[in-house]
Amino acid sequence: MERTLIIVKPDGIQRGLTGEVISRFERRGFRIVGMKFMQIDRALAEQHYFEHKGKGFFEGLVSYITSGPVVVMVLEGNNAIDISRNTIGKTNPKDAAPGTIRGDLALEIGRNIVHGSANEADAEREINLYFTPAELIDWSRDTDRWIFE
Ligand code: IDP
Ligand code: MG
Repeated sequence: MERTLIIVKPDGIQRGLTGEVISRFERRGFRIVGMKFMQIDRALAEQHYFEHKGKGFFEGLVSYITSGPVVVMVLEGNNAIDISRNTIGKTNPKDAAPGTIRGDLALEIGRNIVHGSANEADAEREINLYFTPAELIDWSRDTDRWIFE
């Protein structure tokens, strides 16, 4: 089963949308296997977003993601990466479809509420940045057979 890293970004926490965002993933059917409340420091932010280093928005992105606490979680399910990005919506909320997190709850690209890993390699790298193996729980949910075929 595939795993992905999701972050409720500082704007999501500050706006009181933490539960709303988690709830959308939970109701979709993902199994939560890790979760923590933390503040990202500059070194971690630079590692996470290394692919954007040198771009015009990089400094703004680092100060945004380090500006307050976040909730970081690992979700599990078949095709978790693509499905969770569909639930998140397009990067720029102005293009995100209604019904998606960004399409319902955000307006601007630099305040887009949530992060989700983009592909398998990113997911593995990002999960290892934020979680130790011991912090990820292998468990079976009583409802799994009604959600996973
Ligand atoms: P993603 O979060 O949908 O994977 P990426 O292109 O990987 O999108 O960009 C990472 C994050 O950087 C975005 O979620 C957004 O917060 C921020 N970002 C990306 N492009 C811009 C931009 O042009 N201006 C401001 N912030 C941006
Ligand atoms: Mg990305």
